[in-house]
Amino acid sequence: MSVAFTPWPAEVAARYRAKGYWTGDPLTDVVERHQGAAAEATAILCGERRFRYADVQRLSDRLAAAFQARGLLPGDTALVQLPNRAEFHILFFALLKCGVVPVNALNNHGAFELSAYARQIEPRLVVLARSHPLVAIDPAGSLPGSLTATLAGMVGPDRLLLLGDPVEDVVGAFAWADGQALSAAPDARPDHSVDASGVAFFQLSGGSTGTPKLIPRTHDDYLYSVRRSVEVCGLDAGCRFLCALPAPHNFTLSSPGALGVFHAGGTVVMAGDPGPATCFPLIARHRVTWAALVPPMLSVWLDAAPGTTADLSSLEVVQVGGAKLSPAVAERVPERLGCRLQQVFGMAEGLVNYTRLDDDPWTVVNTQGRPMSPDDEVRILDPAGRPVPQGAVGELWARGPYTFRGYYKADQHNARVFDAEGFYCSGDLVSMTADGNLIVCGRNKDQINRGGEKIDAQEVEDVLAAHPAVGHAAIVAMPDPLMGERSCAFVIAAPDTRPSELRRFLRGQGLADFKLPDRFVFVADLPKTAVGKIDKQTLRERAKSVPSQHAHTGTAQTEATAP
Ligand code: AMP
Ligand code: DBH
Repeated sequence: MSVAFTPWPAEVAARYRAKGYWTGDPLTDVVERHQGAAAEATAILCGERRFRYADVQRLSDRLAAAFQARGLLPGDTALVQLPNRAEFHILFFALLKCGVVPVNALNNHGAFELSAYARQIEPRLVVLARSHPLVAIDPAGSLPGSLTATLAGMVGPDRLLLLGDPVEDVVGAFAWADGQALSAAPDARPDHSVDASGVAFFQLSGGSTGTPKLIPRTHDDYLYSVRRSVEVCGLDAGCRFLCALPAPHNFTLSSPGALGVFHAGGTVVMAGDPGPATCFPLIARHRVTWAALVPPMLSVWLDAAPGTTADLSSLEVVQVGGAKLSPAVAERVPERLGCRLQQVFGMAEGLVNYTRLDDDPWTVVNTQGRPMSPDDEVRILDPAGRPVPQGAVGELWARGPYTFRGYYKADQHNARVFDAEGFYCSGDLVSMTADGNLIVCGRNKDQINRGGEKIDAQEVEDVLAAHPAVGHAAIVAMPDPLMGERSCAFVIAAPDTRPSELRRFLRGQGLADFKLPDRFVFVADLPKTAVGKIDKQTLRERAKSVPSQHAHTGTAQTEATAP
């Protein structure tokens, strides 16, 4: 059994193989390739625990064997939500080794998001951390109502794996919800060979259609994206990478991310959160050389750096991506952090652009870089589908050896976002400089990019519309000095409806906290376009004059109740 996905045309796949991009190796090759003395090197530092490459190998083998002993089969799917701990990577490798295909949810996703993923993949295994608010409800580890309902009939307690407190022997930290320990002999190994042309795991899309979309990534294509990232970024075994953004995120995992660092034989330092209070001491203690951040967190680091007593001198490169970085902030990196900046413009769907470390300062500060692979094909098109003149703004379409060919089980949507030649429409508005670097200028998708966290407007609108007092809701981005964008909901609601009540309702539906609108504006009517759709462009203009400061406090003075 294998997971269905839209393959690349056979002749294209043959070309990628002939060029050596797709090697037929499994994604776990990033750790398996380190044999002998290299296996003694430190792969992961997590709190006080140190894992050598040999440990990551052995522990993921044991976990994989335990999954097989439970009857999990290649092509089964798994829903995983783990915090930034070594267990995330070790479990990921274990699943890959036995051919179980996971969705790695972000740690700040709620029951709403987990349920939406579960409905799509119908998991045969669920892995959660006991420390997560979703789980920390009763000692038996039963789940909150909404998730239980979704999972009923899919997984029982014998397929619900819970991660407990950190222990040296990672396998011992996991236990089945039915009370059984994981049965795994110390030298147990999985018995399975991986088809590298098949799906390794599902990556998450930011989404803009109301339903979170899953992106099947094959071993071949993802491993190539990791290897090529390592080359472009010049990583070697001396790299000590701070894994501070959510570990499952495509940026943190693969650009070059933890997988790239493993491939290079370096060390991944796990950080529970990306704030300076957590990260600066880790940088000093472990002589961290690389870090990956989203723009708002970079601003926080730049503000905190002058006052810190932590020694940040080991930092060589800070990568920034996920949302547009303003040149004014970019310029301050060398002076404040004493290191170089690399901009990264990527997407879980594939295409990743980097500024190169030897680029001139203007390019590094003002552009989002250029595609990493010589076989990335990029088109910048006007609304009629014609290439724009050099330097003009258009919509970014991409195709290549690690850009996917279709969302999972989403034929209708795929028909809209892929053209007949297999180019994917990213929905980003970009221009290209004369020397081929991209500048992100805007977006043509119904999404809010809240400091790198993507919010699908329609998804939140749909949940909001289920509140009995809400007639209609339209959510748009509002500019914000720190976050780049925050979300503003224009709502037609019954008199006296309070923002606090709507937030409480959204939370009650299990929606992730970062998706709760930062501002509510109650209106009698919503502007419409000529064809009768809600005119979001007009709302975006209006949102510019809505004060965003302290928006999240939702106090009565700054945020009125519905008239
Ligand atoms: P996702 O589909 O959730 O992986 O999000 C990818 C999207 O994030 C891209 O299509 C862009 O809209 C946005 N993005 C990622 N990196 C950058 C960047 N460096 N600058 C501007 N936007 C970015
Ligand atoms: O935002 C993203 O999705 C992203 C940003 C930087 C990404 O997927 C990546 C690098 O690979």
